[in-house]
This record gives sequence, C-alpha cells and structure tokens, in this order.
Amino acid sequence: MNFYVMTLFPEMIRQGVGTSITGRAIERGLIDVQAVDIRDYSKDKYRHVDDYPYGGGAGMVMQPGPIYDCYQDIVKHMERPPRVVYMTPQGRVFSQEIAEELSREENLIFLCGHYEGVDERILEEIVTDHVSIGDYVLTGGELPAMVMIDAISRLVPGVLSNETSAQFESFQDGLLEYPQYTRPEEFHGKRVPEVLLSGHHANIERWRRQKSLERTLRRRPELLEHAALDKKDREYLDILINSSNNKE
Ligand code: 6GU
Repeated sequence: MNFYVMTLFPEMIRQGVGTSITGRAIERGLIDVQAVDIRDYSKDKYRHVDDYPYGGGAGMVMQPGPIYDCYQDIVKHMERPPRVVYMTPQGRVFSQEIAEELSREENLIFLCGHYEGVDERILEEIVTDHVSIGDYVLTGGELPAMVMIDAISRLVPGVLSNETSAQFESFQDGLLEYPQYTRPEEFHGKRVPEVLLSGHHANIERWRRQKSLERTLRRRPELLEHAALDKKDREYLDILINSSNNKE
C-alpha cells in the first residue's frame, strides 16, 4: 500500500512513520510512505506557497498552484486517480470503519493544510474525502495524517507480526479490550486475577468477555448500541446494570 503525503513539513512525516511498527513495515516493503514537500512546487524564488485571503481577514491561505503541481507529479504514474484525503476539523470523524475502508485502497494521498486554510478551488478539484480526527483544533494536518497512516497500516496483511492480533483488540465486536496482566503474580499487593492463572481456557474466555462488557458499559456505554452481542452478553449486561442500580 502506497501513502503519499502532500505537506509543508515532510521531515515531520518521515520521522513519525519511520519509527516503530510503521517503520518496520516500510523496511519490509509492506507499505511505502512518500512525504512530498509542497514548497518544491512553488514558482517563487522565495518558495512561497501562501498568500493573503481575498476579502481580508487574519492569516494566510495556501495557494492552489503548488498543490496542483505536486498532485500531478504524484499521480502521473498511476493508472487511475486515487482517493485524496484532506485533513480538516470540518471533515467526517475518523473511525476504525473508515480505516478499514481506506486499507483496501492501493494508493492514498493525504493533503495537509496549514495557515488559515487552503484555497477552496484546489479542494474542489482534487479532494475526494474530508476527514477530521476529532473535535479539537490542531496547527496542521501532519499529525492527523500520521494517525490515519498508523491506523490503516496495521490493517495491511503482514504489518502486525501476529496476523491475528489486529482482530483481538479494542473495537472487536465493537467492545473495549479486556485488561491484560503479566509477571509478577503480585505487584504492590495486587494479585493477578486467579482465573488467568488457572489454565482453564473456557473460564478465561468468559472472564475476558465479561470484563470487555463491563469496561464498555462503564467507559463508553454508547458503543453498546452497535456492538455484536449474543444472549449471554445481554444477560450479563443486565446483571451489571441491575447491581449498580441497587447500589444507588
Ligand atoms: Cl484532520 N486537521 C487539522 N488541521 N486539525 C484537526 C484535524 C485535522 N482533526 C482535528 N483537528
């Protein structure tokens, strides 16, 4: 899978994705990340890529020309135009579902804005998806692009060492992950739950499922609306809800 990031801060992208699991995936040729400097497409001797907003107002706006030339340079060797994701707090909020959808693409381009924004005409011309990573304001689209590349890359076959581990983490079946423990058996007076030491796999599975349900109910109850729950799950949730009502 090939990621292209159009940015004013290519080093930030290279440093960010070049480390840890995404870094290893790049070395192994499972993904490729090209950070392309929009400034290289400026026609100006000072390498300007922004100008004052028409109509006045604070800040600067990124000009359409350098972004267009940068885009053309990226897509020139492609058979069909790829999806182009513009990182903006005005976009659709990124989710595991969007990560899964985008992980099926061969090529993806991210456009990172800076300053007060990007000339609307280039957005209309090349952008296919407007995506936000949450309701807060950031200084630029680079961190969001790295967040998305990370979330998408770990879904690419082979990127995680244990092929199955992407399936068993948070949000599987729409529930939060159960708690994990490792050695020592006792830490600061707290023992590892006995069931995990028992070697009884069916009991361990049931305990973990119950902890996932409990955690999701306490921390992110809205996730339960869309979670894949069976009859036993629903019965256990009823017990949890009733026992906490009784305490009040
Ligand atoms: Cl995707 N981009 C920017 N610039 N700011 C954000 C964001 C994205 N998501 C939240 N804030």
